[in-house]
Amino acid sequence: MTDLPISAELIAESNARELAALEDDYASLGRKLERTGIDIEAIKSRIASFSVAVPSWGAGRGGTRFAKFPIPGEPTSIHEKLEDCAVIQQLSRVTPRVSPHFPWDKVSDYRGLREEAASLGLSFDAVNSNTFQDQANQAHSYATGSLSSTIEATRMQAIEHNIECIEIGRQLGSKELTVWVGDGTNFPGQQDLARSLDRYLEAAAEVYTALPEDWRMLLEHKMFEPAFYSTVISDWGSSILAAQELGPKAKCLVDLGHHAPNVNIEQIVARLHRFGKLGGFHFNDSKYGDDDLDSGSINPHQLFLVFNELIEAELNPREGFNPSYMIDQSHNVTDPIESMLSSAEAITQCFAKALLVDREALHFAQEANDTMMAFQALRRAYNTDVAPIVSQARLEAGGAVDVLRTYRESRYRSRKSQERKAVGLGAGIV
Ligand code: LRH
Ligand code: MN
Repeated sequence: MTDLPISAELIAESNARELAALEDDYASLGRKLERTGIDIEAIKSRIASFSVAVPSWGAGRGGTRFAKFPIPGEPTSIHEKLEDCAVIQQLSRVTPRVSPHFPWDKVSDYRGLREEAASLGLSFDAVNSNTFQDQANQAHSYATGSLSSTIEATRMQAIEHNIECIEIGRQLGSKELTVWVGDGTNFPGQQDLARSLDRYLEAAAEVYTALPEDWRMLLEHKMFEPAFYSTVISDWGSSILAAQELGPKAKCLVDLGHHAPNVNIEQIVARLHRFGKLGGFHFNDSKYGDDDLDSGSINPHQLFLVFNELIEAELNPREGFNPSYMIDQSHNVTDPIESMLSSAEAITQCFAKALLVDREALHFAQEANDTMMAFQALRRAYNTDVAPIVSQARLEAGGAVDVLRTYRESRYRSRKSQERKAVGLGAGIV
């Protein structure tokens, strides 16, 4: 491995100031959990094997249609994005994989990129195709749709792009293709709602056929945006029916921000699992629309309830149960590295809290219709401060006890602002 972006000495020095407090907090939590029959070491080892992928597109500042406000030292290429993702992994020790997006991360040598990532302690997770933007010199525009376009040449172009992403992913060592299409309409009558889905299914089947034997295709549903009247794959129902139609390698990806406010997402997780179609997640948070805010920053209880369903799913596994955990956020007002460190912590903490649920007490109360005790079984776990376990697991894996303080002490961003070229003003996601 090449020299990683932050020196091990700096991390060790920073940790040294935290050790006594962590030791005390960990021991006290260990005693508390022991009283309820939980072995803190067992929880810690589960956390030590937990991980979540970071999005390459999250390493740079994101924006909205109104504006994007770059920060000095933000990455301008996949190479610089990998360096920043290596910082997140160095400090958090739970983000060893990067999910790339094409053509945003296009390079000429993908085997070289794979080695470059490996030298930074990283590998590649699901590859994401992009048929929601037109590229320069693109033959056919996606303005009226991509995989569901009425124009055969446009559908073919979208199919070929997805197949190209699979080929790139094979060189990067990835095993999954995430397909999100923004296809939809802004006016009633603009498209036939049934025929547009049929065109999507026919085109997606072409992509499905190109999947290597050990690959999966993750269908990502989204209620609206960029289309504001109808979206071809708008909800988990359309997604699971499409995945069932396509075949066993097609699964459903749940982006937490792609639902109407107050939708019970944890129940969608339970349903997709019940039918063996739960493929993965794009973790983020939102208050109104697809806000792509930091995971757990608005509704951490919902994130906990999602992980509670995932633990139940583990206890009742279905064919091919192996959900991919990925972050998908847009960092418009923070340092993207700090947001992904904070989000990785929030996600890991919700997983840890879900592990603490006394499943026996919960199931007993559920069967007995003892509503309050069933609720309290979840609430007790949710109210437990699991930070000492997550920090201890991170420390033992060579990470930072206090990831944000150590990151700031590294002065990594100001170093990069000296080295990297400035990013121009603009708008939009990347
Ligand atoms: C669509 C989406 C999708 C990505 C994009 C960056 O809203 O969630 O997962 O391709 O964001
Ligand atoms: Mn997403």
